[in-house]
Amino acid sequence: MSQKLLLTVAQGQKGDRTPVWLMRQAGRYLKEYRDLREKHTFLETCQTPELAAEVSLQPMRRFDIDGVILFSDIMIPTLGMGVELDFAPGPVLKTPIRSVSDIKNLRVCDPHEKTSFVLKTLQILKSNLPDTKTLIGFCGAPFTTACYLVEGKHSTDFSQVKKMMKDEPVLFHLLLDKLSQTLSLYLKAQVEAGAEVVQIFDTWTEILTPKEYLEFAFPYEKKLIESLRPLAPVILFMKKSGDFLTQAKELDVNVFSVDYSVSLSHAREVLGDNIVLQGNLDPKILQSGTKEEIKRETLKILNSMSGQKHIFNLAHGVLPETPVENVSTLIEVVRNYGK
Ligand code: 1CP
Repeated sequence: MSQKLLLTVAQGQKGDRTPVWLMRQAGRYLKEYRDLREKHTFLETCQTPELAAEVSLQPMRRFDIDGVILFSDIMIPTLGMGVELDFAPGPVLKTPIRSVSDIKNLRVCDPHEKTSFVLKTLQILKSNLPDTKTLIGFCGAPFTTACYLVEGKHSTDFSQVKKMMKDEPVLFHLLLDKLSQTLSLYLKAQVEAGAEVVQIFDTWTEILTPKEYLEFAFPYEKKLIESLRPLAPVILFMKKSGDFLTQAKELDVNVFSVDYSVSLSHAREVLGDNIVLQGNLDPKILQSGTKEEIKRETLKILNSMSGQKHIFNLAHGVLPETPVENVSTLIEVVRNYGK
C-alpha cells in the first residue's frame, strides 16, 4: 500500500483508514500564523516562497493531518493577468472588471512569469514533506474568481455579477473563458512543480440558481477538470452543491467535496459509489462545540461513510475563532477510528 494515504484514496483506491485534512487549515486560528502576519502582509506572505511554505507547514507541525495545502489565495493567478489587487482581509481590486475593454486587457498568462513564487513554494514544500503526506495545490473555479473580478471585493448581494449574467451574458462568458484558460495553465504548472492532488474552489455557486449554474459555472468547471484529470486527481468544492448534484455527476471529478447543504449519504446516493466524497463537518461545530459534541458529530460522519471512499474534511474552511484543541480532538478521532 502506498504511504501517501490521501493521494491513494483521492485516486479511488482503498486506504487502511480515512485520510483527513481541513480547508483553511493554515490561518488566523493558529498563533504562529498571527505572529508571522504581524511582520508580513498577506500578499507578501503569499509572494515569498519561504514564508508561504512555512505557513503551509504550520498545521502539520501541530496535527497529524494527511495533506498539506499550498498557502496562497484564489485571486493570486489574476495578478499574472494584469489585475491590481490587495487584501483587506478579503481580495480588493483597484478597478473592478466590468467592460469589454477591461476583459480584453486581461492576459492569459504563463504561470511561470508572474506567479513563479507559487511554483517555487510548491517545490520547497515537496522537498520538505515527509513521504506520508500529500501535497495539495488549488485554484478558484472560473465562476468564483470572476465574482471577485466583477464585484471588486467581497459582496453580500453580488449585484454586479447578477447584472452581468442577466444583461451581458456574452461578456461574462468572455471573462469566464479567459479565466478557464489561465487557471488550467496555472493548475498544470502546480502539478509540474509538485502538487499531487488539486482542489478547485467554486464557493460562490452559492448564489446561483440551477439554471445559472448550468450556464455559468458547470461548463467551466468541466473544462478545467478535463484538462487536469490526466495529470492528478481533482477535488471540486462548491457551496449549495445539494442543488447541483445531478448535474455535477457529469463532471467526472475524482473527489467531490460536500458542503453543509447536503448530507454525505445523499451525495453518495446521487453521485454513485465510484466517486470519493470529501467532508463535511460543520466548521461552526468545530469552532463552538464541546469536546463531546465534536467527537459525536465526527463519529456520525465516519460511521455514515464507513467502508466507502471518503476523505474527512469540513463543510467549509476552519473559522478564525476556532480553538486549536478542538482541531486536535477532531484529528485524533478520525485517526483512531476503527482501531
Ligand atoms: O491573514 C488574513 O487575514 C488573510 C485571510 C486569508 C487567508 C488565510 C485570505 C484572504 N486567504 C487566505 C488563504 C486561503 N484562501 C487559502 C489557504 C490554504 C488553506 O489553508 O486552506 C485558500 C485555499 C483560500 C481560498 C479562498 N480565498 C477562497 C475559496 C475557499 C473558501 O474559503 O470559500 C475564497 C472565497 C477566497 C477569497 C478570500 N481571500 C481572503 C479572504 C478573507 C477571502 C474571503 C472573502 C469573502 O468572504 O468574500
